[in-house]
Amino acid sequence: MFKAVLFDLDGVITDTAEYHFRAWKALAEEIGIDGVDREFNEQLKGVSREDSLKKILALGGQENKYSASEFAELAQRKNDNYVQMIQDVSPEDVYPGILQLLKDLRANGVKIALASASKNGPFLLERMALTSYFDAIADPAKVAASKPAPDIFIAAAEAVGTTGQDSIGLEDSQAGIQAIKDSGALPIGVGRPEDLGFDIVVVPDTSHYTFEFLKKVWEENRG
Ligand code: B16
Ligand code: MG
Repeated sequence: MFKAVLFDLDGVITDTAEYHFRAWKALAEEIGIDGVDREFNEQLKGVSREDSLKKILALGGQENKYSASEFAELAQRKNDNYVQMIQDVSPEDVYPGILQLLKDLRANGVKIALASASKNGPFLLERMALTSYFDAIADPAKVAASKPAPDIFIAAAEAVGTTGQDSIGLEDSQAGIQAIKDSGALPIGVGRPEDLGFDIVVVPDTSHYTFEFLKKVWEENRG
């Protein structure tokens, strides 16, 4: 049996991936970059704030246009807009199945850790009244490399006293699935196989993330 489940946040626990998209699209358009559509956004999911901005500037051919302080100001502007959008997040915004899964994991002694790239993660868990379910929250500011590097998943597993090898990772992003694979954990994606890969188990929405389903996938792949 797996000893821990490592949760991504944006796009797995709630729909904040949509707000990140809208905030980046708005910022890009303000600086004259039009190509931030949903397809391009797949490359931004799970990617840190700074790396996301670098990808957007590269898309618009503006990678050398801004000084370090201007770059920081642009990242701050996106985050200010995003933070405004998430003020009203509430327990009603928790995706289907997630609360029940958290309860079932706790009841069965499986550790629960957050492996989100977002510095807004603790605030969002508070808004959704989920903080008490988490045994640990890995701090994205303290890991050497962000997703697709495995660091945040390794840190999350270690924070609950286990390893990637003994964990399942839940993710909605290409970068995050790669990070889970390289941490040694077993990925279960949510979204479309066309985006996340045909080589892993992918469910269409989070209502499929049940404790029974996780046990079944674990048995089939690691049992
Ligand atoms: P912040 P996750 C990621 O969260 C988001 O998917 C990504 O869009 C965002 O840029 C990143 O967090 C950093 O977030 O700007 O709030 O620190 O999917 O890893 O939970
Ligand atoms: Mg995500």
